[in-house]
Amino acid sequence: TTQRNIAVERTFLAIKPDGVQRSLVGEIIRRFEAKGFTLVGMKFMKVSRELAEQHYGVHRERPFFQGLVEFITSGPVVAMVWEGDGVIASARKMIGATNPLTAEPGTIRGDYGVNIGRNIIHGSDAPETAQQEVSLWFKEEELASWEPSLTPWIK
Ligand code: 3AN
Repeated sequence: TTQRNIAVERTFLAIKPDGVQRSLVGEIIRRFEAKGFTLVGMKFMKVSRELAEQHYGVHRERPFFQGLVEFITSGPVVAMVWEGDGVIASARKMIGATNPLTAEPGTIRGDYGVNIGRNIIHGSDAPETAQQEVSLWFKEEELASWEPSLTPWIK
């Protein structure tokens, strides 16, 4: 018999203004779909200063904090929640290292990123931050869990 230990999790991902401006939205969504994760929430939106400061609250004392807030509020982003087995760590791996210079080819930042302050996509780094970020960016009614089914139109 086969045994599978499945830990279904949710993570928060956001395609940053540079990812939107470089027309990488479809490519990024394609990668997570192709990997086998499930999209449960998505919105295209301008980020308010208040939301940006809350989202990046842990970096408040870092020298690049103001720059981060300016950047994430500078243009529209694609905020998303993805669900799946081990999706939090797996998405981080698919995103790649913070610095595009050290991000491996094959990762999103490794393939498309050039600059550490313009690194295309955000992904929650741990279960607690994933939970915090999902509830900061989305209302419960904006999320939809669903199962693929054998529907007549794809048979
Ligand atoms: P990650 O996004 O890989 O989790 P964090 O959480 O360390 O990285 O940093 C949050 C964001 O802050 C990064 N996505 C990046 O845009 C920015 N950042 C991090 N380190 C620097 C830095 N040394 N200079 C400029 N921006 C930085």
